Amino acid sequence: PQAVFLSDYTPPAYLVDRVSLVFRLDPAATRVLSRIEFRPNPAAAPGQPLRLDGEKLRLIRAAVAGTALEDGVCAHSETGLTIPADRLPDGPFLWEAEVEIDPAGNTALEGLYMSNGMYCTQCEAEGFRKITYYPDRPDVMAPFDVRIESDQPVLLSNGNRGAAGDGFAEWSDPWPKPAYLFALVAGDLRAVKDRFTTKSGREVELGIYVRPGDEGKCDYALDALKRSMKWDEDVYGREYDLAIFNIVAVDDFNMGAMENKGLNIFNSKYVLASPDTATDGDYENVEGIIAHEYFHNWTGNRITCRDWFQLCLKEGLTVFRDQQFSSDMRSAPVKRIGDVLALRARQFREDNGPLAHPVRPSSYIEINNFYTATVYEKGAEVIGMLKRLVGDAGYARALDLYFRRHDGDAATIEDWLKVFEDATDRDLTQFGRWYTQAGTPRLHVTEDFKDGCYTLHIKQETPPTPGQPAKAPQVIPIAVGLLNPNGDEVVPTTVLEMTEAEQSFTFENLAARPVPSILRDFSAPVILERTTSTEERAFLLAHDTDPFNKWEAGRALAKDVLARMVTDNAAPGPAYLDALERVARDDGLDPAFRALALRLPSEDDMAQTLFDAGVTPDPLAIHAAREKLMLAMAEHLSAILPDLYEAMNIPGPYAPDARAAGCRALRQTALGLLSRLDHGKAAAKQYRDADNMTEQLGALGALLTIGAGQEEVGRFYRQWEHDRLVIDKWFALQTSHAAPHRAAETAQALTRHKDFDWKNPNRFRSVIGALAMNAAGFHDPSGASYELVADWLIRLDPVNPQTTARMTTMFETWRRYDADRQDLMRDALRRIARTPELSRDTTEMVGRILG
Ligand code: B3K
Ligand code: ZN
Repeated sequence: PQAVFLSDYTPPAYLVDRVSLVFRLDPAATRVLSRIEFRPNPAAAPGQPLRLDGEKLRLIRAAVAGTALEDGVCAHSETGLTIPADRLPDGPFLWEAEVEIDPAGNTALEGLYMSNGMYCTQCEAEGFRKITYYPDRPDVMAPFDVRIESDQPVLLSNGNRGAAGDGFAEWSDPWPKPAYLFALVAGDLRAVKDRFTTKSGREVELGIYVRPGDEGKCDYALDALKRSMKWDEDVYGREYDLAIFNIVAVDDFNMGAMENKGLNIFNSKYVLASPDTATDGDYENVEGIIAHEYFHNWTGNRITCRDWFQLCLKEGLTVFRDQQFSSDMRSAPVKRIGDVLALRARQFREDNGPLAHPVRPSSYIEINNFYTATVYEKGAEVIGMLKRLVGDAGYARALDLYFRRHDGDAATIEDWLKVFEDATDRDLTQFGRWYTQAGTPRLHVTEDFKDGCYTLHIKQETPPTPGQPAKAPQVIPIAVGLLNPNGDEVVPTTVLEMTEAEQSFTFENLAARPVPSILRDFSAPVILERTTSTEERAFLLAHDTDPFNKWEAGRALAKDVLARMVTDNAAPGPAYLDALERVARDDGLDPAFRALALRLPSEDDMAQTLFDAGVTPDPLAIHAAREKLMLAMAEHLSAILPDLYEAMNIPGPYAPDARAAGCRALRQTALGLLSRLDHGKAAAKQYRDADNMTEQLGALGALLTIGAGQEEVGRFYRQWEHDRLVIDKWFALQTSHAAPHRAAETAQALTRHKDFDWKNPNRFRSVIGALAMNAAGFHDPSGASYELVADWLIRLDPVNPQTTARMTTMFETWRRYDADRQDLMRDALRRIARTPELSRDTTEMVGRILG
């Protein structure tokens, strides 16, 4: 397969003034009629041929400027066609075509496809070329008129409604957009409607379209949508710009959701929520993803990307915005800790392995493989650093300028940085390295104290990553506060701006040697390396005024304890357990924060931590140590657990708000520990009494963890058999909670269950993907899980390359492990790589993982 390079970018030879499409829907033979008004791009070299992307299309007829193209005029290939320049008029011209496509046969879920009898589309990144011939690149933007002919009751597309009648509906989107934002939906759907009045008084009709029977599960999404619309007006001054905003829930979807202009399409798991079927985590996801897709209307749609290398321009910024939104709606510190946990679990893992790539990559084979944690989450962190460096006011000025200057543009990262330079008079040349250098910087910190002067000596170093052996120093904002030995803060949070490879920062006039709190609020996506003592960590856990670092201190303690349990078979010392007890007892702390502080690092996190410390991680030993520590915690806290468990039981009907969810999270933590002492008595009772999915699933998880709960597993299935999203949880829980030596056989048995619909990505992930949540089970020394995953990825690849390619990341950490496991994983990867006709998506991923 051919790689595409950022450095090869050239502007499109032709621009599009208007697109008009007619869809005659039919499951296996949909006709798409297109009329596209082209005009030569004044910014491109004149006299070029017209290049149109097209894949899996049956061309019925085509004409240029009213003249039919006879056979042999265009150069056809698997990927599109080219009309020679001598067949094109000098000025603007009309392209007309009719093609036939097969939505029912489209299992890749890209382009126009069918899900439960409904038609839907997914065009980002390059799916529109599977619908009709078109210059399928984001820097070609045009208004679209769409006519859908079908007897399906609901017919939707982008923009505002036009004429509609028996068997047809017309839609018109006045805002020029790239083809990747095109969407069409047709099916027997039910709408839940609402209204929103924008701050300038425009009325917007809101609709959420779902399958019959799901109407009762849309309230929360609708509420989140209205709050998002209001928030974007209040915080960014961004108003919605059409008379209609629709969301459709689809069961078969490769990822979370898609921001198509005026017609967002969602994986149903991120729309539908009711107390009895959705957990607190689901509610939080629905809120965050509804916001994310809505915010794309300005950051992505009104201002889009010039090319796919600039993907972080819209994704990093939109993630940053949805994170800001969620921290405004919920607890900011808890949100920050959650985001950092996710960043470390997914992005650090990526950045420190064979798939490491810059936030703005410079080449790719399949762009769908670059919708990564690095582009999204590190992309958001980079914006957070920028904001910290230029300040809130500077950030607000820069964003205003960005919207003013680039509205309607297909922009680049250079445009983005220039806006900040112009609005704040800062030179961002060096800062720009965050977009071009891959890898997680390490900060080595040492210190000294003399005559009231406290100095931090900081060294930065970024390890080599594929294709980038040497790195230049980056601009790193390091938020620091200093505490007195009595616990008072003597220096409040100050942002140190590191630009050199090595730099020292001095604080003067201190009465005593302070305790530093470094990288407060996780002010940069880096790994902090500093030798410190258990006492100092316990001190920060007790006294730090920065909630992130308070939590981080407890985290570091837990990692130290676990690491020593694994490597030296040490017993967990009292320092950590006492510190935990103080947190558990501290009613002044937010329950959600306490729940986070009592949660141990994941097994995967520990594997990376040990690997970084030069120890080859043994997943079984990590699992055993973690279980042992959990038991020690349970015993140490045994006197307070029952009370804590009861105290967090908030009376009244279920409410999904952050406060109530925080209490339930702490209650669940208590339950998890209690179960290790009472053989699951409390959990079994909670399972029986639960009136919401959070507590029902929490109880089931607690039972499975201690090897009980088989009866409940059966009951759960009978209760929820009819609900696909709940049954996904049922599958996932069994795989992720299986005893390590039984994980592969558990997953395999589930693949034989009558409800294992492997072509549905959610279901596939809930059985095969859930093995990744069972680190010791995935890495069972027999290699059975590796083989099972490889077998299923090989099977899925021809059906759905995108989901297959994404799931190969289960193997991305293979180099961490011992020689036997490395061999087994390499064999599994090579077996995938050798599969005849393996997709371009999976070929690229496996190739990069093997290195
Ligand atoms: N922009 C889409 C992701 C498209 C993924 C294509 N493989 C969803 C989002 O980030 O909002
Ligand atoms: Zn996005």
